[in-house]
Amino acid sequence: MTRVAVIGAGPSGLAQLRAFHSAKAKGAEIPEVVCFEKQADWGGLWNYTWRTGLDEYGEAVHGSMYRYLWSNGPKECLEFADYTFEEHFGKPIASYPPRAVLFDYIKGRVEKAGLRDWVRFSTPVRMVTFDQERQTFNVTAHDRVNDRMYSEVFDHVVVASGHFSTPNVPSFPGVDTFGGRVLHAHDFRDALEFKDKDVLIVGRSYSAEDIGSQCWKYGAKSVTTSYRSRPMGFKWPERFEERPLLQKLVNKTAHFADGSTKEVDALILCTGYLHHFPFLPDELRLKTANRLWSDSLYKGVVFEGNHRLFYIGMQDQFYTFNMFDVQAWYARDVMMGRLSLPSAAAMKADFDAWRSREEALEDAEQAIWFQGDYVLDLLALTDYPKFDIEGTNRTFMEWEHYKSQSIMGFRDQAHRSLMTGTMAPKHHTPWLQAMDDTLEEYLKN
Ligand code: FAD
Ligand code: NA7
Repeated sequence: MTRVAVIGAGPSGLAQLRAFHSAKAKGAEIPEVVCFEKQADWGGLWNYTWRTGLDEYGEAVHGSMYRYLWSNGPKECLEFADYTFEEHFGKPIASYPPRAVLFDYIKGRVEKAGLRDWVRFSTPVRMVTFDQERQTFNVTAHDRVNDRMYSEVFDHVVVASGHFSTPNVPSFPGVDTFGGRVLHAHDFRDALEFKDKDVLIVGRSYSAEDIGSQCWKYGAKSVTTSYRSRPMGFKWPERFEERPLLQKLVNKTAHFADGSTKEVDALILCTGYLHHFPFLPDELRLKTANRLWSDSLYKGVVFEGNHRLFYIGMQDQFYTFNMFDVQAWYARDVMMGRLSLPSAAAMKADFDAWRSREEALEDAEQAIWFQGDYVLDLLALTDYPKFDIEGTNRTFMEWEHYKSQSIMGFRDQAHRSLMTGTMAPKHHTPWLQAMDDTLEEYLKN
């Protein structure tokens, strides 16, 4: 029997399990699917952990999410086409749920499908090798609970281990003698730690924006973000400002590229993440920056160097859960022989066309339409339920618009579901006043 190994049970890996399950439910004969998950539960980043550094087994902690994290985009843009929010919660809910609510939703679909038995938890994959002669993979995993390492043979491997976990950590002169706390966003857990502090953040992307906003919301004395390329440019409230790049720290004084200085108590590096696959040898390892069109992947999914190897969710992300779904459905159909890959020349031409379009993108709006077109391209190839990509893009446009109007208030807006047509209710409490981020509180009418 054909065997498929899926590495990681976050949204991408679970999309792959659900893709096979859906084919089975329609009567197809599917391969044996084994999912290896390093953590004790599924959900990937959405499975919150208080731990930082190394976990109870000495493994690098995967989690980069923090307390009080609310979705930074409309839930309507990530909704599964085969399992709606309304189906899961039994009623329409507001548009920007906290982490616990999205975690519950992600789990709901795979629990309904009964897929827990497909996953080997607390089992990090240590190494994958490819046997050219047999055209099979040897996957070595470590069962941490029983402290047992073992290897098994698979016909296909799907890498779904995420790429927002291993921090990119630049250094700055004077950081080694800085008198305050220094951390990367990956290790940020609770904004209350920075109450009454002057916080300095390096970076200008989603982590800088959201961790800065969290610290401000939970009572930081001031928040200063420092950019390398250009400011975020939102209408920040009082006690929140943007400065050009940090040059050095002298004791607790930060010096910026425009010659200005600021006394700070903490430095949070929101400087992004690395694609990091310590379990893959050179010839199987994806090497790419965090970009919309990743290197070395045909259709953003099939590894150029080995067509039995697939990567899910490796792109920079506007689209998330439903994009992982269309990728997983596509990978499934290639693995099951329902779709065949074209010639090497045709694959290269397809790749090059997307890449040159990606390189010409000028702003976030164009980037969203680009990723929407990519999802549409894959959507046409499989039986994943069709959904309105143009409408999803337009919802992203509304989101961008609300953010530029009010960076601290955009989460108070409501959007219409592209899957059910239902307009979301407004949340009962404005985000800035909502300190309780539990599922129970969020779902209260
Ligand atoms: P992950 O969620 O990272 O899951 C990967 C899984 O692989 C993990 O469970 C991990 O334990 C496992 N794994 C890793 N290595 C191994 C190994 N060697 N062996 C076995 N298992 C392994 N997206 C949104 O849509 N909305 C948001 O509001 C949002 N907020 C975010 C906030 C933060 C702070 C971050 C970091 C990301 C956020 N994202 C958000 C994007 C996020 O990338 C996706 O939502 C999603 O979690 C990606 O799913 P994934 O399965 O690809 O990766
Ligand atoms: P991103 O989106 O990859 O952004 C990384 C940021 O870090 C970006 O602003 C970079 O600046 C900045 N960066 C990287 N290296 C440096 C150095 N050396 N000096 C200064 N600034 C640097 O990562 P995020 O963590 O924000 O977001 C990742 C995901 O987490 C995302 O999906 C969210 O939903 C949550 P640049 O823009 O290139 O000037």
